[in-house]
Amino acid sequence: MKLHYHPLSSYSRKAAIGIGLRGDPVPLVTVDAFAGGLKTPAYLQLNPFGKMPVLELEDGSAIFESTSILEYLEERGPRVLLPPGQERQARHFDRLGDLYLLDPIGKFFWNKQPEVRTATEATMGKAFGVWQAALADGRSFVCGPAITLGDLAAAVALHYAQTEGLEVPDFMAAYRERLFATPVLQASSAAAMPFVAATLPRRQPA
Ligand SMILES: N[C@@H](CCC(=O)N[C@@H](CS)C(=O)NCC(=O)O)C(=O)O
Repeated sequence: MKLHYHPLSSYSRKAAIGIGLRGDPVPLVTVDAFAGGLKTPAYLQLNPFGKMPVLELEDGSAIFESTSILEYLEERGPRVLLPPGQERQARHFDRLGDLYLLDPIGKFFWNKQPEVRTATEATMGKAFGVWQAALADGRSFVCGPAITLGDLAAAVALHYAQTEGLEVPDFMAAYRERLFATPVLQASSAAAMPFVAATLPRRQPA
């Protein structure tokens, strides 16, 4: 098995962090996305949508979509990211994180136009309210004391909110600190940072 990914790609990072937390011996293979690596015939065989990440299996077949990749690994066991009894909550926050944190921050990363900022802040602000309610009982992460699937998109989004200078409420900053106390998450951020700087000329300024 191997994961086709890129260290800057938010959904790639979500999958790679999940794999790292699970401890699967899955090598990460960097796709040269900026040189058309997602649109080659060989890559499109793996994922017809030409997106990353993709988990390539030993028999040459592939699983795409970050959540599907992690669900596949969880099904094989052990159960780390979808703890028994917490699956619904973990999946719910995973979906919310993709739609209302990672997608908007991804748009803002590439485009700093004021209308994009406004839309990003509005959507993320609503999501922060949902996170606030989930964390209100003092739990560290959305399912309890351990990081689950439900925290991964939020973790990556909060890292990019920081690199892009977006303010987050104190409770989300504290949650980000708890998340990034974990070495797997720290390594993900460290791997992304050179590309954060390198992509500045490719981005649309304010
Ligand atoms: N829903 C997908 C999203 C994947 C996605 O949008 N990946 C981006 C990088 S973060 C990508 O490959 N973009 C390249 C493109 O759209 O051409 C998932 O969870 O894997």
